[in-house]
Amino acid sequence: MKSTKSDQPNNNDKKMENLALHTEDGSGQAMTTNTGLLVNDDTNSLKAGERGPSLLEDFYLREKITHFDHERIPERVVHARGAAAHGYFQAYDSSFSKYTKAKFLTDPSRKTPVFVRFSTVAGSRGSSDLARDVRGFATKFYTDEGIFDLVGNNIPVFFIQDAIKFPDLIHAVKPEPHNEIPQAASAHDTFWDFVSLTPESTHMLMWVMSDRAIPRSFRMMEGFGIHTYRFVNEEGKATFIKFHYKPSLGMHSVAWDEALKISGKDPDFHRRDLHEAIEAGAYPEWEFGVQLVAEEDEHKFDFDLLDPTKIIPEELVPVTPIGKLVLDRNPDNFFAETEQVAFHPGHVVPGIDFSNDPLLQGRLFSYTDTQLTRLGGPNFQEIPINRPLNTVHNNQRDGHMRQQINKGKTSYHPNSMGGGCPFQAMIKDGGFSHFAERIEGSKIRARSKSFMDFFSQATLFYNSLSEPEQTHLSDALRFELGKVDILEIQERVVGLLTYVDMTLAKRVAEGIGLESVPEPQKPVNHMLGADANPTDYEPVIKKQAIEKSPALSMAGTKKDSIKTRQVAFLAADGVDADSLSSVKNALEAEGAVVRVIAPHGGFIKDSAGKQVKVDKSFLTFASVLVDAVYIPDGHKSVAALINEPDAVHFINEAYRHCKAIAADGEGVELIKASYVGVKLNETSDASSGIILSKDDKLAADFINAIKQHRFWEREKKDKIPA
Ligand code: HDE
Repeated sequence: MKSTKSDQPNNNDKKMENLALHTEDGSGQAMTTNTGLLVNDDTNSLKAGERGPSLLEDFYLREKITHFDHERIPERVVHARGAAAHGYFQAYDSSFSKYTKAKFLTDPSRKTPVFVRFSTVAGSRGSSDLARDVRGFATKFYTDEGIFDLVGNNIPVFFIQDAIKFPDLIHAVKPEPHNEIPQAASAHDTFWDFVSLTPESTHMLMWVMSDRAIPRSFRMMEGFGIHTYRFVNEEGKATFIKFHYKPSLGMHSVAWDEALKISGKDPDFHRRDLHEAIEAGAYPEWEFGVQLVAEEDEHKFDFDLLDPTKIIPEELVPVTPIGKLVLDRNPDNFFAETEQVAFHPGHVVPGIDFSNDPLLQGRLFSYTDTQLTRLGGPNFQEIPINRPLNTVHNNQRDGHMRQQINKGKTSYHPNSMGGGCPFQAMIKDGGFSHFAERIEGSKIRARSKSFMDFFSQATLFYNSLSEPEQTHLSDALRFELGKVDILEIQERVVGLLTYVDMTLAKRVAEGIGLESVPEPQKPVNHMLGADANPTDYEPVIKKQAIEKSPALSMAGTKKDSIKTRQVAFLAADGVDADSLSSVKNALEAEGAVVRVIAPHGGFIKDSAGKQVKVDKSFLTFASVLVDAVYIPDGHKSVAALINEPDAVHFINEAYRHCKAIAADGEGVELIKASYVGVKLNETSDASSGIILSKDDKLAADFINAIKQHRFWEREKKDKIPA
């Protein structure tokens, strides 16, 4: 970021030896008021006598308290809870120049700085990271031609087709207005009431009820621009595109029971995970790419490209990679950067343009409007995190918190007194011009008939999932609808599900205790307007070009790395030194993070009498915070763990959440002492994710098991109480 006047050293900044010890920020600078006056006493307010009343004259006390009183700004109305990081984007080569003139996408020598903010949608700023929710995935690209914001999500479709329904959707999903319950959860009457009457949301409901809505990490999610956008090349030729990010660590999720528990044990789980990975140098990476559709192919699909409740299956149009997004630096200050960053889908650069998606069109208005309230006025672009790399020259002036000190007399265009500056740039010199799309039509409030197929892609999504994923989805619906009190709402939702898949509808109906699967009701007429006849609407279900799309399932994702995976080593005094260090070294060599968990904090002594640092005790840690568990050998250590109910619970829970578990030597006894022991067959069967080998293969088998992420098939047969 460019330096501002306040970044420049002033006279008070010179280091004063005698004050250096008292500085707060380690910068070696003495404390000052906001006007630069050196502070002599930051501990006592000005009083009339040591025991007397405080004096109004104390300008320093008033400045400090006033600033504090105004420290909070309104939180984002949606996506309030978030975490962010800096990084860069770099194109692989120049091949995309045939589609777009955006230089940052076509010049492989440029490293474009980025700032990415991940978020949940419904919860407040202090809510849990593990809510079942869509995740925001918003990227600010600081390109040499200006800022490009790609304000996307980790799910490629949306609940509604027209921006005008967004306030309704958000009112329905946020805590209910009479009692402000529930926080960060869609499992309540108003949300399901709204979606049950809004059949266009059915496809999105499949996604938010799937494991995608409870990711293991921000670093293990896909990202999508959702709407169809356009690339425009030097010749002015446009191509429709959909943006995609694919994570290099693959896509992974947690189990729902685990998500609920993480919300209590560590509500900052995702935020911490992102921060720690970057601090450790394990930089999160995504491949950034697009699906390309020629303008002339706009109508060749069995859905409308402008409909944001539809995907283009990757099997029909593959994602072509453009380059790599890497996050390699944590913010220095959460408020200044993560909180004050302001994204806007309307921030584009030459070479990128919009489509007429009616959801995108509404967003183009909303994002500036919201910052006026949230960030206090029209100068939010001057906040360091929001400034473009290139300098800003225009005739916009004044307003709250203006930073720029404009010189000269002219603040209008055209002018002669200012030499005609700032002048307009020609297109050939990089001036932005909108794609000259030909538009014809009557002025009308209506929904295009081509948007009316609400169910076939919901079915495509459901059919593309693996069996465990389908089970999780129906369990999620049972959970959510189980929290709904009004029977008619439950029935309406199950009615919609009958259009998606009859077995799913039956499973859900049974789970929430409906006597039979209700007949689907005709979706009401809101999308047709009050004057329309509801009987005008017949559900349209078009046969899709494909029956399954493997890209929609997370089951086939990359499982080739254990980088940054957290592994708990359960140990106590007497733990076998070799058994601990050999597996630790092997896992760390592959990039995993080992945490020694013991009955108490501080240190334990291993079999060789050496002190081993304990990372966390059972009191402050839990199995839900790791990906895998290992119990090293050592008679005394294992005996102590068997006597520790939390250690036994740790194993039960890790098993229930389908994680890899390994035990060496007597470590197996702890497994036997747990509920898992009942199921255990003493031979090591690596394919089940339980590794009990006593030979050299233990570490290698364990690593392979962790790569699998989860052994979901366990869920079906083994119900473990935990
Ligand atoms: Fe947003 N959305 N949105 N949204 N959205 C906001 O802008 C809005 C939509 C998304 O990390 C707000 O600065 C409308 C779709 C993300 O700061 C607000 C509509 C998608 C973020 C707003 C939508 C998104 C926001 C709140 C319907 C996925 C967080 C604070 C037309 C493509 C960005 C703010 C961050 C934030 C409005 C629909 C993604 C109020 C009106 C679809 C990732 O302006």
